[in-house]
Amino acid sequence: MKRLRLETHIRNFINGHYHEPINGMRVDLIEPATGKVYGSRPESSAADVNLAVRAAEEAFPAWSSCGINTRYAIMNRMADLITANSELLVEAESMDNGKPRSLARLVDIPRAEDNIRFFATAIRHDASEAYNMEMGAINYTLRQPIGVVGCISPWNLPLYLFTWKIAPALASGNCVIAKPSEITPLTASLLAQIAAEAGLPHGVLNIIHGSGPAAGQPIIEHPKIKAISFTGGTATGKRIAATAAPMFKKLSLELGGKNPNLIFADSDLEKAIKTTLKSSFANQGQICLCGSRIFIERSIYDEFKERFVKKVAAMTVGDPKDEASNLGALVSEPHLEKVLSYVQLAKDEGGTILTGGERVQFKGDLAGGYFMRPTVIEGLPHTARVNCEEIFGPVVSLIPFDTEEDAIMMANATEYGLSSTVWTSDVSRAHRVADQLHAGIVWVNCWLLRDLRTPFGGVKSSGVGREGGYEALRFFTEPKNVCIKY
Ligand code: TXE
Repeated sequence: MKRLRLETHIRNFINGHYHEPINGMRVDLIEPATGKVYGSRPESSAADVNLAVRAAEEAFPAWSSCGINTRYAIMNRMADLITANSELLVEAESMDNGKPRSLARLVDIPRAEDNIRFFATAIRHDASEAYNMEMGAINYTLRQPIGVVGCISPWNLPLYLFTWKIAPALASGNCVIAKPSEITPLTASLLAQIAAEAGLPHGVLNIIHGSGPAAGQPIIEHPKIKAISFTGGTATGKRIAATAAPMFKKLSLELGGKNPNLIFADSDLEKAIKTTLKSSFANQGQICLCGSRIFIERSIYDEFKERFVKKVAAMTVGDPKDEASNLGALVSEPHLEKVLSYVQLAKDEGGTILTGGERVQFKGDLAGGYFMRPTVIEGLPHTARVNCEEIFGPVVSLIPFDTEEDAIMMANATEYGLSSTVWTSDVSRAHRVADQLHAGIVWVNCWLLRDLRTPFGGVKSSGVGREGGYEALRFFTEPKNVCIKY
């Protein structure tokens, strides 16, 4: 099985070949753990997107008609290549994003392989419906690939979310113009090598590197790109929708979150605390599904606070290469500054910092890294800005509640509605609370337990549409009803 080459002079992948950006513009890439330049990427433009769309259009007829077993075989080879090169991908992801290698090894890279494997097999089980009519007619539904589609992904789970979009698009017979985040392009560039080695025909997958306005916006605006699958910030989602809606493009928007974590007195507190450490600080809190608002029933508030804060204070912030590190570096200097500004805002709003809240300055190699302590805040009302706005870092807020109704009201009181977590041993309460939460996903007595068949996405400002399972295959196909009289 072919060994990938770690290229840090990243290039676009168009029509099966590597290309410098037509405008020749390149931007340095920074390693979050050291603050040092490790390579460079294209700052592509509409000219590169146009080249890619032409390649995708030429490849579409053959790819869309090659049949599910051919697509299954090629995508399985891609998944095999991810597995065969998993340690290289782990190291690349950790270096590019700042996350601990242990996390990339446990979550990011296995999930990227699973995304591709899952949709490679899903198309072999996919069926559509037929409707028989009494006057001697029958209807059947064709679900046909759209054509050329755009997949745009963020920096927090780079290869995981990149493949989460690309896999269903390819499996359902589309050709893809994919743009990873400009902040974390490294594993996306390795996916290009994987696609080429797996025998994905030229032009089926095209990877364009560049910032949102320079390279992303031309993808949204291109008239031949008929559907956009996007994950990123809510503000960006609004801009994308404003461009795409008048062009009648299909849109899947997975946006921000400010997820509540409801802990009732009747919960298994040991388990709740253990999982809440992960749901609060995994990936340095840079997961749209992290539970950053922790609502605790008042009767157990002090016990929870004392035990939770003690464990948070003992977490290790350190070198992403070090297996002992619970938290690595945040993804960039601007993002670290943004997160630290919310800690200052918490103080300005009258909150108390129970632990953390400060940047961690290492000596030696990591001296320039973007590290901070995991932070716990208390004493702010649920209406405070810190408790309503997405921070997207290792910062959580503790808020007591008296009644189930209060907890649900406060949980639902933000503009977001992505995921929620509920800790209780009362099964009726679990169903009752889950039913009333404004969220696309509710975890009860667990967090981030993911079955790829389930609908994934949020409501309100957390987005539009769902990914996962048949939801994703439906998004990347157009249903056509054929009615035949006999
Ligand atoms: O997202 P952006 P970023 C949230 C989180 C974070 C904020 C910004 O609050 O602080 O979003 O993060 C591309 N047309 N989440 O900077 O800016 C951009 O190049 C087309 C939650 O990552 O939205 C990148 O590839 N594309 C989220 C992608 O959009 C454009 C995970 C995301 O960038 C574009 C990450 C444009 N006009 C951040 N502008 C989640 N829900 O998981 C930007 N892009």
